[in-house]
Amino acid sequence: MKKVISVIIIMMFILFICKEIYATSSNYATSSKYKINEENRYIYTVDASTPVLGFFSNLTVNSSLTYHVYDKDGNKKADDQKLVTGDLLMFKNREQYVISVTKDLNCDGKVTISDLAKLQRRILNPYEEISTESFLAGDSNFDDRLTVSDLASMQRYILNK
Ligand SMILES: [Ca+2]
Ligand SMILES: [Ca+2]
Repeated sequence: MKKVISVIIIMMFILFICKEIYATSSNYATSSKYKINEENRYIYTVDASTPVLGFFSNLTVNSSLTYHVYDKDGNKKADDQKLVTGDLLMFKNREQYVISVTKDLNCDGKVTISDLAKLQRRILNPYEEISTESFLAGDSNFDDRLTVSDLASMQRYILNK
């Protein structure tokens, strides 16, 4: 009888641990439009000029917690404000995702010659400091590298605007 109770206790313990692991790795947000890196909590491939409300409409939030978008200084953004690279999607329990706007490396929400220059500098000097969200913004072909292919893609984008 003692043995049975011990086995039950051990099984309950294992179940408890599994539940904990599952809870901490749960996804708060999913999207069919945006790419999401769950491990490091990044949401990327967000188009330039996307307002907060438009962003939410392409997001499925798997949580009953309230959430908002904040800028990097911690100010809550209004529904019609446009996203910039570095904005945060934050839930009430402080879980957060960093947002990366495609091709907006310098975090002003627009794709301009300044972003092109920043990408070019980083390609010429791979040791140049760059945030992960800016890196994701610049990696147009999703090969985890910033190369002349990404530069060409941004050039085309700016010229065709
Ligand atoms: Ca920019
Ligand atoms: Ca690339």
